[in-house]
Amino acid sequence: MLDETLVTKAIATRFFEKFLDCVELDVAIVGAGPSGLTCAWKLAEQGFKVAMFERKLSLGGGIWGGGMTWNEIVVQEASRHVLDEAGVPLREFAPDHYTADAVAVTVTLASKACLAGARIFNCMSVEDVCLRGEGDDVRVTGIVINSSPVEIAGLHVDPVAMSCKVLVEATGHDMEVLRTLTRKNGVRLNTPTGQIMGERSMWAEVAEQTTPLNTREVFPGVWVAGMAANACYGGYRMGPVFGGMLLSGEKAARDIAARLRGE
Ligand code: 48H
Ligand code: FE2
Repeated sequence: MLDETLVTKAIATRFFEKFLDCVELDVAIVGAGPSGLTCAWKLAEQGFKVAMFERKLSLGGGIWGGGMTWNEIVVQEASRHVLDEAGVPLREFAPDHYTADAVAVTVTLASKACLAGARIFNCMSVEDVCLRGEGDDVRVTGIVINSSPVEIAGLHVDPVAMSCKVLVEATGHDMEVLRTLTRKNGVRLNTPTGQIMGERSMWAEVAEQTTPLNTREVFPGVWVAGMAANACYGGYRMGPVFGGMLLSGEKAARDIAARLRGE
């Protein structure tokens, strides 16, 4: 006999078990686009305690629509190993231009991250960070989260916090976490100008090369990945070429794992 009150208890109990398990994290990833999903997958499979926070109900960010809603994406040779390892079929279109079905990429990366053990909190927005220290010793030590419907409705409901050793800013073009961090605290970033440099226009070849290079610790305790990395360091955009996003997530995971292991 199905009992509705047991359903309520089951859902609330399981959700809060999961939630409480994440109050102290190794890595908090903000944004479940291609870079965030790849980073979550690669860190979780190494056993780190990782949670990913996504404002929307659905994971995937900008992958779903490919280019202009034509739901195919392009990757180059340098990044195809990520999709090969995930099991997404690729088709060669021209030398160094492979295509993949955008929906297959989205659901497969999401599945990889989940099954590797990353906790996923969809419908949750990161609205601020926790800071500790002063001057040169200042660092980010946590995230401040709220329910997306609260945010969307504009309700005055205060958020709650979780601690993390590392925060990954993977919110895409808008760099929401970095903007909040710099606007509210006037801190300098690890960029040539000390500020957010802003995204440049389209030059896919250069953009694909620079995205992984721009994936770095931009502020103590904060890695920037994906389009946010590119935009933060003044990189070009690349349109529906997603290889750099995958490589960025992979590089962030590699660097963060090394840092957390004290290497
Ligand atoms: C929780 C948030 C918050 C917040 C935003 O944009 P994304 O797909 O991110 P990337 O960087 O992994 O991929 C970029 C790619 O999709 C793209 O746009 C490319 C390649 N463009 C090239 C071009 O020329 O335009 O995903 C970011 C995710 C989204 O799902 C947001 O909903 C989410 O982050 N998000 N989640 N709290 N404050 N802000
Ligand atoms: Fe984009």
